[in-house]
Amino acid sequence: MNTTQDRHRGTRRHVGRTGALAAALGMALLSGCQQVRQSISIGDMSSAYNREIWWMSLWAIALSIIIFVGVSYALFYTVSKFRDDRHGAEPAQFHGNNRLEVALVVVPVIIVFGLSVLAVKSLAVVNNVNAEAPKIDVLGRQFWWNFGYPAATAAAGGVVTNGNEMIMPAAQPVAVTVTSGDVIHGFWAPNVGGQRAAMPAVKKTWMIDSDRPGAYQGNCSQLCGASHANMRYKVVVLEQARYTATLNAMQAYRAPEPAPGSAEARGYALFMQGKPSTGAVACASCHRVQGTTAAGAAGPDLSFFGTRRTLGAGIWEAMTEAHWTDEKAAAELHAWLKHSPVVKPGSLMPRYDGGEYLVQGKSVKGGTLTDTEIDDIAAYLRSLQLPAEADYWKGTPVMGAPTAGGTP
Ligand code: HEC
Ligand SMILES: [Cu+2]
Repeated sequence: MNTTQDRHRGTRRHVGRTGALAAALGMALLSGCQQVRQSISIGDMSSAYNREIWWMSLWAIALSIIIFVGVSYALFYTVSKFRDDRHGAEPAQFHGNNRLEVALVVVPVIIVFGLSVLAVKSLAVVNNVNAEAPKIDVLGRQFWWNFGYPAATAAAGGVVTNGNEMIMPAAQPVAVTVTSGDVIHGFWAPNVGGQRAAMPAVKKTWMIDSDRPGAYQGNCSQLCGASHANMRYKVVVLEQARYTATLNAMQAYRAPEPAPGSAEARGYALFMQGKPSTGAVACASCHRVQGTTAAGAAGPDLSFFGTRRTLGAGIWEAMTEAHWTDEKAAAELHAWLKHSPVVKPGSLMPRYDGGEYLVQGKSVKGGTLTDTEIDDIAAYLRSLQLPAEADYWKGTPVMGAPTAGGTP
């Protein structure tokens, strides 16, 4: 794979032993995983949201510079004019200067008012939800995301949702409504627009957008627990026609029925029923797979898992054409299914290696599945693919990284 990059390149620039040590430690920590170095930027001008905030900031900064220069001038002027060595005599004593006092109140009021007009105007622009705009419902949970498309009803029933990977059209603002299923999280994909807190029982709607198709990085921006830093997602911006086609394919999608006797069929049975004899909980109780009876909501929607290129909310990324069939990616998927709380601190998915893990501070013992059974389940998950023409990763440039999601 050509995507191995360490994301801590900055540490290597430090000279001296501490820098070298930090770099070595960073490399050691990172050697187990493979991440694409993807940059995020609040200055991405392909988003109208960012352009609005950019111009507002420029005005605010320009105003601040004028104030700074004015105040500095007044200060230096007074200090120099009334220096003691030039004025041996006692200064004139007077009391009260109404004009000065009024000016000192009025001028700051005007400045603050001007700045607030700028901010309120920008807020009005970015929060102005257009009723016609495509809608996306974002749900943050410890430590993953679900993205729902309320206008897209699936032929198999329910609304189209996808875990940890969000698609949206290019050059068309999208109304995102964000909330949380547990603690406070933060939705933040700076290249497509500003961040908002995802709070339980509160829904916030605003508009995000991007003119440029590509895969952008999103992060949780609110400290929310052990895997806060592992609560990432991708925003895949698609050209209009492709977006519509992909969403249509998602609506029409039904999970493929595995051929009798195949690994996928064995995996499907385990997915649906678990293995009660060893205490292995059914995956279907927590995950949804469109077109099957699996309708769990405690974990991310896995309907299109085979098409996805991230695992465990970005703890692993398989951003090449081979995705889950790639040897390393397959090993990661196996490890995840076996014991995700070992791979990802605080993961609320059970262990399937019989080990203990913590749920709300209480130690819980996982059931057991054999390595072969886990591989069967992985084969089933890999088969959950959208039709090739609806593969939203294919040909999609990964922003800030020297890679694209395979040939178009
Ligand atoms: C008790 C509920 C629960 C059960 C049972 C469960 N999971 Fe999960 N699963 C979760 C949660 C929660 C996450 C998200 C963990 C995270 O990223 O922090 C998850 C994440 C995943 C992911 C990664 C999804 C992504 O978006 O990258 C896969 C794949 C997965 N589970 C498969 C399975 C399979 C297969 C089984 C059965 C062997 C299973 N899960 C059983 C709760 C569960
Ligand atoms: Cu979070």
